[in-house]
Amino acid sequence: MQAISPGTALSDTTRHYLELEEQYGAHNYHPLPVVLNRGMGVFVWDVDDRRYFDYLSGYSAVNQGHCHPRIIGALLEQAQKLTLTSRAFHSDLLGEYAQYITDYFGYEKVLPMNTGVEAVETAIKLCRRWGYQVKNIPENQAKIIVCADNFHGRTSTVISFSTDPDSNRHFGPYTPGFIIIPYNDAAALEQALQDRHVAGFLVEPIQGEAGVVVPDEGYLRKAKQLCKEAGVLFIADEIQTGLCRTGKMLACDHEDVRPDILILGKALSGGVLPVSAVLADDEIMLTIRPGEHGSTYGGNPLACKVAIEALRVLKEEKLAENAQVLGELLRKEIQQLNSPYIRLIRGKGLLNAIMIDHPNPGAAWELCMALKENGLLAKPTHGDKIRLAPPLVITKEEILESVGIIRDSLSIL
Ligand code: IF1
Repeated sequence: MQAISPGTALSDTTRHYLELEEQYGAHNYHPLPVVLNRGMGVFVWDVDDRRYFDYLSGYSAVNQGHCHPRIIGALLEQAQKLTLTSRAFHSDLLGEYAQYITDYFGYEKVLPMNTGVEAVETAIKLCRRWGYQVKNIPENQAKIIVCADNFHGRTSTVISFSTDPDSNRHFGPYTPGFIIIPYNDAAALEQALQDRHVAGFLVEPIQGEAGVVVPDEGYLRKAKQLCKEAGVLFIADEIQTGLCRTGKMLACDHEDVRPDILILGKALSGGVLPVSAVLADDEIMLTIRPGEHGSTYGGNPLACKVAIEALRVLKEEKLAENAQVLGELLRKEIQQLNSPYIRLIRGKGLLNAIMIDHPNPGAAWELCMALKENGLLAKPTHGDKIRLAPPLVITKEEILESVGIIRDSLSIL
């Protein structure tokens, strides 16, 4: 079986579940050979009851920690009352949630969706609609500027402007209307904004999939200013960087930038349900009218209840502050390991990645296998990068214990 490295000792129970997935599930992932069945806070347990630090956090969906008692409490309470009305009828929670989240982030309106990529699609449609109705771009001529090495999800439109061949090869034909410029390059943005048919600039405040690429200080502020001058919407995909992950409520807050369209997902439910949202003011949001966009599950009462609680937990448990302080500690401690195999640690708050420098191209995978053996789960990307992004409820002692595991595991290289 491809997923299992030779020489790895796996229990019969683990093997059983790996084989089931291999045989009956599509082969669109390459996971570490660990089978989990329980989680609480920063920890997950496998089917043999071994405990691990979760340094992936569901790709930043479980910022509040696994099975947060208050979020699960909200889920259970609402699940026994009402879960779905569809948007054909009202529920007593959609209005309450809309008021709560718009007040929380300071926007006039919210449009609720489910997965992250649906919210990205929604933002694209809103941006184009605004381009035609407010900016008066000729029909079907609207363009959106995006950055090389972006990751915004996997629908056919969103992969149309990906520069990663794994994402878009043999999935064409592609949706037109996107201009790709280099990331972290304000001059390239200024140049691209000369085109009067540009309606928006869609950007990740930190590029996640690209390997936690933090742009130069001032880039986002400059980009927002250039967009404003050009009459173009600044659209921030904060699906991964938002909700306290980088040490502020939003990564854009580090530069006091207010996006014209804000896209949220992942931790908006604390890892409980797919809940995403698009926030904007009336001038933009009201360009979409009844029947022109929507989703069966978007804004369902269960999602509304869970999202309100997930947002409350972020503030009341001061998770932005914790991510800021412990992120600095994590980077400092990793640097002090002085490992010849760690070329670099970079990131903001608790969104970090190490780059492995080793003659063996499989070294990052092997290190992750060793980390797993020693009780910490992390996943390599692009061969040589490993993201380190634990739930934000992690403590100082747990960070130090994790760094000990990383130090011990590096010895296998
Ligand atoms: C997978 C990465 C993380 C995202 C941003 C939109 C979406 C994502 C900035 C779409 C999703 C994911 C999905 C996950 C891997 C993952 C990821 F490595 F690919 F880049 F988190 F780091 N915008 N990110 O990061 O959200 O529709 O998935 O809810 O397995 O594809 P979604």
